[in-house]
Amino acid sequence: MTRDLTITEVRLTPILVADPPLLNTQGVHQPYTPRLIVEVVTADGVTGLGETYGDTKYLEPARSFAEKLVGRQVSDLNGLFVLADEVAVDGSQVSGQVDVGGLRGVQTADKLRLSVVSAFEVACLDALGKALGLPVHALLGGKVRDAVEYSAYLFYKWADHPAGVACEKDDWGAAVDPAGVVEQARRFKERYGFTSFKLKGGVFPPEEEIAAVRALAQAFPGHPLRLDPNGAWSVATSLKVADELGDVLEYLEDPALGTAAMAEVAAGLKGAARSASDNGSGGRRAGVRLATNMCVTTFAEIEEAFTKGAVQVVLSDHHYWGGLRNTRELAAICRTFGVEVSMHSNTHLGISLAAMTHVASTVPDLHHACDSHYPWQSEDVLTERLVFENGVVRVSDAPGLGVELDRDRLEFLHRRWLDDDGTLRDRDDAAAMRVADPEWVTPAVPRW
Ligand code: GKR
Ligand code: MG
Repeated sequence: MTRDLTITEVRLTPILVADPPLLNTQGVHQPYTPRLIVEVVTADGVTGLGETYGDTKYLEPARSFAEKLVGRQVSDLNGLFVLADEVAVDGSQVSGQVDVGGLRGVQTADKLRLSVVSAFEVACLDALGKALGLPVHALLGGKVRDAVEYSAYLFYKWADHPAGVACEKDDWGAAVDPAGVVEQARRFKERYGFTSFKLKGGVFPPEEEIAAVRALAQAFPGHPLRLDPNGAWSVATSLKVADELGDVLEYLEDPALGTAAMAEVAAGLKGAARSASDNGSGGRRAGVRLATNMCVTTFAEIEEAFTKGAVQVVLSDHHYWGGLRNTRELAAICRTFGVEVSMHSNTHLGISLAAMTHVASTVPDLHHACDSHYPWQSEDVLTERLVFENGVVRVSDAPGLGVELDRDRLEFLHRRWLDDDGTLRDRDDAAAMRVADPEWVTPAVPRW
């Protein structure tokens, strides 16, 4: 039977999704965060789903991209990147700025375009898979594992959003000290079976975060642990933390900001490793590995970071790397250079988790459990949420991504976006923090 894979309609639905008061070095998460849901419809009536950032700066390029897509084939995935080059982006919104709300490195017009393309690529793959009766992983060459492991993504957290702020209540409680962090980790383990833990740092002075990681190591002996202050530390502080935690860390993520600073940290760690092998004096820091989702966020950034030995683990993210096939290309480059690969996450819903799981299932050497914010999102646009069991998500063999849109939920979350006066449509963790602390300014880097 021949199928008509022509795209006849593209629907874009910006939404606001409930988010708990999670702390990071910029401030605190807003009570609602923007996402964009993409639907690509074919002439045969097959609908493919995609998801990406929903801040205003992504919406305009997404709209013009959507218009250009009508009449093309869902199978024309390479063509998406040619189209992307034609999409205008307001350079004043992005050029050279560090993308603060989402903390994922330097924002450029090209990177923004790729973040938009990624949602359309995923939607096209979903539609193509549904039309052909094949799961997305098969379209990527086939899964090499049946389940993808995720880590518990621990955050310092207030019990509630600031008084008077409209929000959804969550049942995680507060975590502002080592005991709170350990308790949160216990719940993650109980609820989802995660066995590796990542703590979002850069919130409290490093000694407090060191104490929290030590407490985790004591409570969960032998479990892989990571700490990620999003570049909030100087090189000296990074090395000090590595000294203190080197014996328990799986890796240290973006301790310092940018390739140059990361390369200095890496050189300090290498020096310690050399002394350790020469005279046994390398201390705990010898052997600490550095991971990033901030200094290697585009293909153009790879050469400098890899040749300087700035990172040993790259955390890919199909959103800003431009989709699932680019993620596989990134993994191949990492493999060539002996750099390990895993997956970064920002606030996201089930469509993205499904996409992450499909691509992760096809990457031969996936060295570490992937990050995901999904447990923090109590709301979704799917008829059935994806499930973590024993710390893994099973890879779906159903056609496409294997998820189904719940139109009522989509409409409900879109209505929330429509009703917003504009204050929440652009994620701004510093502004959210100023509600509790009017004096708050985004801390200069390095903060410690
Ligand atoms: O959600 O606050 C957050 C995270 O800090 C996020 O914005 C980062 O992109 O998870 C991220 C990371 O690993 O850097
Ligand atoms: Mg990170």
